[in-house]
Order: sequence, then C-alpha cells, then structure tokens
Amino acid sequence: MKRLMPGLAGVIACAVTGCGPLPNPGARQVPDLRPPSLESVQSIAVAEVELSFDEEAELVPEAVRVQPDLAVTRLPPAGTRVVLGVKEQEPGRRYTLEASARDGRGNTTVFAADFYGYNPRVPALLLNEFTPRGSTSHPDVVELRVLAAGDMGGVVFTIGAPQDCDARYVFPSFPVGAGDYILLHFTDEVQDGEVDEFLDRTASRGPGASDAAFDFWIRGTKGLPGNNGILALARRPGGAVMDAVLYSNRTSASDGEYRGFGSARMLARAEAITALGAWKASGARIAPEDAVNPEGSTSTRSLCRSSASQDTDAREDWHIVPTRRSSFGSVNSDELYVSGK
Ligand SMILES: [Ca+2]
Ligand SMILES: [Ca+2]
Ligand SMILES: [Ca+2]
Repeated sequence: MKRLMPGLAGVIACAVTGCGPLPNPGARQVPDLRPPSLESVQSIAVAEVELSFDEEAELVPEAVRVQPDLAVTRLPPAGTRVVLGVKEQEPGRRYTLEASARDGRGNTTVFAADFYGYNPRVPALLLNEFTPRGSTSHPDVVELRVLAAGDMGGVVFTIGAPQDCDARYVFPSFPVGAGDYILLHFTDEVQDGEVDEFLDRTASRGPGASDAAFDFWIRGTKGLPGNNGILALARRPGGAVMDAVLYSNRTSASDGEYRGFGSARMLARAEAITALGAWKASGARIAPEDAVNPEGSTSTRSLCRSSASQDTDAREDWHIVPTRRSSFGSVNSDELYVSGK
C-alpha cells in the first residue's frame, strides 16, 4: 500500500523529451520539468528496502526517514531501482518511508510510502477448516494449520483474492511450529477475554477460543460470504499466494453474464486465484462447479480438509463434517455430513 504526496514540481505540466526512436531535427528541445515518480517500495531482505522510480532518481540524503524509527545505514547511488540499507526490520511490521528524490535536472518529489518488514522465515501454512455460515453464538471461523515452522510476521489472510479482497489481515510477528493451529474469529461483538494470542495460546477466553490454538479476533468485516467466496493466504502484502479456497453454491447456469459466479468481481477473483496456481479448473475455464459447495454447512458443520490436510487445490480436498464435528484448533474429522441426517 503506498501513499504518495504530490511532489514539489508535481503541479507543473509534464514535458517528456527524447522518447521517440528517431531524432526529429525540427522539434524544439523542451527541458525535463517533471520530477521522478515513485512506483513501488518493498523490503527485499532483512536490512534492505527496494524503491523503484519511473526515471533515474537519487534520494536526498538529509530527507530520508523511516517510521517507526529504523536507522538508514546506506544510501544508494542514483538509479531507477535503488536499494536502501536499513537496520534489521521486524518481520511484518508496517513502516513508513518518508523521502525526497530528485532527477538529474534537480526536479524533486517528496513522498511517503508504506512497506512491511521483511520476513525471512515464513511458515508453510494451509487453510484447513472454515465455517462461512456462522451464527451469533458461533461466528464465522477460519482455521490455519502450520505445516512447517516459521514466523507469522507479515503473512496475509484475505477474504477475496490476495490483490482484490473485501478484507485482509496482516499477522504480527510470532513464532509457530509444525502442527500448530491458528484461528481467526470474525466478530464485531467484543466480549470479555477476546485477546489476540501471540505467545500464550491459553490466554483467550472468548467464545470458540481453543486452548490448543493461537486465537485472533477480527473486527470490522461482515464475516465470510455465506454462499460464494474466496479465502486466501499470501506470504506478505503483495507477495506470492500460499493457499486459497474457492467456494460456491452456484452453477454455470446461475447467471448468463458472469459464467454463473454472480458478479464480475467474483468471476475476476476466481480467475485470479486460478491464474496464480492456487486453484484448479477442471475445464478450460474456472466454473462454479469447480468450487467447494458450502450447501449443508452450518456453524458446527464446518468445511474441512481431510485429517491429513490433503491439498491438491481442488474441491475434492474439502468435505462438510456432521453436526458438532467441527474441530477448530485440532485435527479435522474425516466424517461426512449426509444431507437429511
Ligand atoms: Ca487459544
Ligand atoms: Ca492449496
Ligand atoms: Ca480442525
């Protein structure tokens, strides 16, 4: 997420020279009055932050600052992609870089842009169980299973695709081990004991909290879509997708305009996670029939992977468990819900 402020020369009309492949002797030389524009900022190593500009630019030494306080150890030479040296970042912490950059003619831009602290130890994680049809007493929950140890700092959970979502949660830094569970509870009703757990997984006493899992309480969302949605995990904001699940109770015949997905946005998101390799289409194009069907699930009949957490990026990995066989914070049940029983 970057926040850019207009540069000092930002209001001057653009005049770009030298773009054409052929010289034009009749053209009048127009001086470059346009300041460099920041295109991206991201951490690329524990002590390095990369900036890219639309033209060669140099950071103004006295104007570079990182908040919360992170010392700058090395200023890069001019370039379109430059690497700033900083002290070691905290994994997943949000920092703001405030700086000025100037081009070779002295046109200067001032900007402030956010980046997240580099995490060299992202754990291997799976979306393992969820209930999109929670109730007031049992709000929507998502269970993550840790397959290989690491640090959660900066890992992103999204309702929607990683780059186009309705809500996202960026995890703080805390260590997890293989076999650990993390629960995300989607509730706006704050109750006693709803504390986020980073170290003591028995600290939270909120409804549905598990003493075996790290519980987190997510506010300000409408919960998970009940019928038609996507959940995803990414390694960091803007980073590669680690896992996703597409669920829908619709069919290709449910509408004529969006291949059955109900909206242009849902179709685009389904196509996005398929293109990212996080979900499989059985035909040439992704269809609602490729999704996990949440029909029959309730707050205690959750959608689960197998007890072994099989992951082939397909609907066959998922099943609905019988009433009260949800297992948030522990290994999944392989029992199947049978409609009418
Ligand atoms: Ca807990
Ligand atoms: Ca997967
Ligand atoms: Ca479980």
